[in-house]
Amino acid sequence: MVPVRYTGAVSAIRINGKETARKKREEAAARAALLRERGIVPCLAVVLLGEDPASLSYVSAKERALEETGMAGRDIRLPAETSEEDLLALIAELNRDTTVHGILVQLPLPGHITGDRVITAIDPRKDVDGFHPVSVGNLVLGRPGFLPCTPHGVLVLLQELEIPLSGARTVVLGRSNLVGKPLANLLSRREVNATVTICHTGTRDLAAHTREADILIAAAGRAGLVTADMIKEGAVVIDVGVNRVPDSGMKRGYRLCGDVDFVPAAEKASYITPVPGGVGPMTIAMLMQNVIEAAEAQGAAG
Ligand code: L34
Repeated sequence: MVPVRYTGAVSAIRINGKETARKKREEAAARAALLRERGIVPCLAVVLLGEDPASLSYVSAKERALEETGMAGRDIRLPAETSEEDLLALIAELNRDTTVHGILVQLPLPGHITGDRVITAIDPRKDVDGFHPVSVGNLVLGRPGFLPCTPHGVLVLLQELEIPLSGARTVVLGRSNLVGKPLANLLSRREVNATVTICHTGTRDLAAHTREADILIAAAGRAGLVTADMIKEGAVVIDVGVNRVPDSGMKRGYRLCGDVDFVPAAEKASYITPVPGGVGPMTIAMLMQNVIEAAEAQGAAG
């Protein structure tokens, strides 16, 4: 038999984040059912200021997921002009409310509000976003606590695919508090054991770093930042970017794309996440898991 030799470009396996997210939401739904049997209905308060279209879409996706998972959502929509004082008063009220297990204030907040002050006002036991300094500290110290949803979603996706992480050269592109910083921390934990390089807008010769990566995670929020020449042959590419690019050919007037130039990148990578349908749905699935954990802990305590 003459062996078949493939000469064409090898195409990456497209990672189905939607599918893994569905599986994780089903696990959350089973745990929510157990809590309901004990008379506890896990409840997340979702606070949104203003009407930013992207935020509106993410918030509705979260509320749909809560319903589907058998949990309650307290949907709080406020005008963009809401004062910081009023928002802080609302958070204090939600902190005291024993029927609310998790509090999520959708970011970004309007410019007149200091996001840091608002996040810090949330009771750490209800910080299901994992953004509170207490949660961030626990993450860095390797203590139990709420993991931020997007970084956790990326890790779970890699683990589901059984991608070897221990010792893997991993480049995280982006150093935001929401994604880059916590993700780099999570991946370098002893139990995960990846070797992590953080790259950012100040990195000299970015491509020299990214071309070394077995796992390349783009979380810079810039469409088209990662081109095929920056990717090592056979690398795993995770695209965290969710960018709205104006497109008059689309009914909505824009199309969604990640930070990675998908089609050429898919010819070089071994695995790649699409946008939409990659990391985004995992963020929401991990949020459901955190709400369950908050309700379990508060149910045991109360
Ligand atoms: N407080 N603010 C707080 N917590 C968060 O965890 C977020 N984030 C980011 C913005 N602000 C936040 C989100 O929820 C980004 N984000 C998020 C969540 C879900 C999706 C994208 C971003 C998502 O489901 N994306 C879909 C496409 C959605 C669409 O059509 O617009 C996807 O398949 O990627």
